[in-house]
Amino acid sequence: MEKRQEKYTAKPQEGISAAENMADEFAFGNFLGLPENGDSVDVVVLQIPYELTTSYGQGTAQGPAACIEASSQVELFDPVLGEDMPAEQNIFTAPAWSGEGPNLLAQLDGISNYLSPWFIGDCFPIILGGEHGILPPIVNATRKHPLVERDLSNLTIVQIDAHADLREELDGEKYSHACAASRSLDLGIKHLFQAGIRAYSKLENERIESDERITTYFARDTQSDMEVWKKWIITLENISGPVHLTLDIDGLDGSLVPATGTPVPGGLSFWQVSETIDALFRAKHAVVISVDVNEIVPQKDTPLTQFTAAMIATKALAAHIMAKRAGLWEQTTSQQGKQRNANDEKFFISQGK
Ligand SMILES: [Mn+2]
Repeated sequence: MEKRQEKYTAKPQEGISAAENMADEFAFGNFLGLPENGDSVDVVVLQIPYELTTSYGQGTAQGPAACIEASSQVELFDPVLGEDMPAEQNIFTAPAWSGEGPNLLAQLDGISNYLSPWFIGDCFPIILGGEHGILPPIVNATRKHPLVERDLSNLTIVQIDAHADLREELDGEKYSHACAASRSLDLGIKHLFQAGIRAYSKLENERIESDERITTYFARDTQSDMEVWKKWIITLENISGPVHLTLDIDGLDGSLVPATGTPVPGGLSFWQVSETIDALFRAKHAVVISVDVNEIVPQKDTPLTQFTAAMIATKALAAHIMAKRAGLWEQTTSQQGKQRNANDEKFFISQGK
């Protein structure tokens, strides 16, 4: 693989204009190595090194930083967008969530409070995790978004995952990563669409069959019948209203993400996840307000797992830029000047009492 990082850290050469040198500036620690290029933020990359309940593998706490490091090797040119990123967007890589909190519920509130200043509608959050238990606090933070209007019954979640994450509890913990979708439904979201699903319990299966708010495309169907896959894509194109896209990288085939907490065979190809992202972002009546890529675990010896995660996050970035240019992103100009207030809300703590 060509090392973009080395290429871009070469000293400025004589005979090259200042502008060309500027374009070659490489910012360590920033997503894609992109330097900030303005005062207002168009896209914010947020890092949640959260690991509490991963039941099988370990290392999700190191995932976000590994993904950002791997992103330095991702090509800036997106063939669908047709140009190099950042494509006139100012991309800000925010400092990671501190991880502080005396107990689980306080940590979940900490995650929500870390995120919510970026959900006032003026920029697009790309959230890197961390285990999938970050989903309920992400959903809680979307309440602040002007399109959600503090009413989560406006919000649709699209989930790529090997697991349904619809358990009521795992090992006695109801905020386990295995319960992420259940807890999001508890918060009152409008609908949950899932694909890649291939590891789930009998009870989860019953819930999928009985709950009208859940639409699941199982991997055994999409991976054996192209017509079923096409239906998934059409389903995405017909979603309306604000959407959060949650991409558990174990939705991909385990061969692409061997270091993730629970890699599972028989999953989606990279191109199917890419197609999912493109279809959702071009949906005419939907606005993807945020995306997370989670269950990233750094792989030793080869960066395949974190590089796959970085490629997916970059795909989502390019798709967002396309949607914005097509006028689908309702960047609420009325929000300009609104304060990005720090929050100290105790939603999950109050739920636990
Ligand atoms: Mn999951």
